[in-house]
Amino acid sequence: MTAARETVFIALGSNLGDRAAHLARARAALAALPATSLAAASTVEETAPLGGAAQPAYLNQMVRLVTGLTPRELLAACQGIERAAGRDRRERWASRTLDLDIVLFGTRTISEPDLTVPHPGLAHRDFWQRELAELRADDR
Ligand code: A4P
Ligand code: MG
Repeated sequence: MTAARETVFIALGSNLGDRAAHLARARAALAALPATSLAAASTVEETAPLGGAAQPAYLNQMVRLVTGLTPRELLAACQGIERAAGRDRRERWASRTLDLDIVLFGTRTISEPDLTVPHPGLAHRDFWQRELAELRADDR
């Protein structure tokens, strides 16, 4: 059986090391996933750490993928790409070389212990909303 391809939005964030290079490698790695293509990428924005944390500024970007992977397969793939970027998962919200968040997966709503879609941060993050609007405007 062939899974239907769905449109997915992934948020990329980096605030350690060569931030632009981490985002570029992540875009390439997402584009290379099986049954997946990278349809569009938003502008890269520099953003202050959320919640006023004493951390370096982030580079954030969102991409639109079309994928035949399941949400769980995509989550595992994103975590593999984070590990390849040297992500050290110590504490929540710590500075990171690369963070990949699944923001939207088609029209699905997922509430599992390790996967919440739409991502709960979407309502509160101006930069995600700007990036999402940019990608949607570009959807043709
Ligand atoms: N998880 C659940 N739902 C999802 C989803 N939709 N996409 C689980 C991805 N992962 C999801 O993530 C913790 C767990 O979330 C994972 O094991 C996964 O199963 P994590 O990446 O290990 O930890 P984290 O990123 O520190 O925590 P969290 O809650 O994902 O935080 P966020 O929302 O990623 O926020 N400031 C600026 N300016 N820009 C940023 O991008 N990001 C964060 C982290 C903090 N401050 C920021 C930014
Ligand atoms: Mg995260």
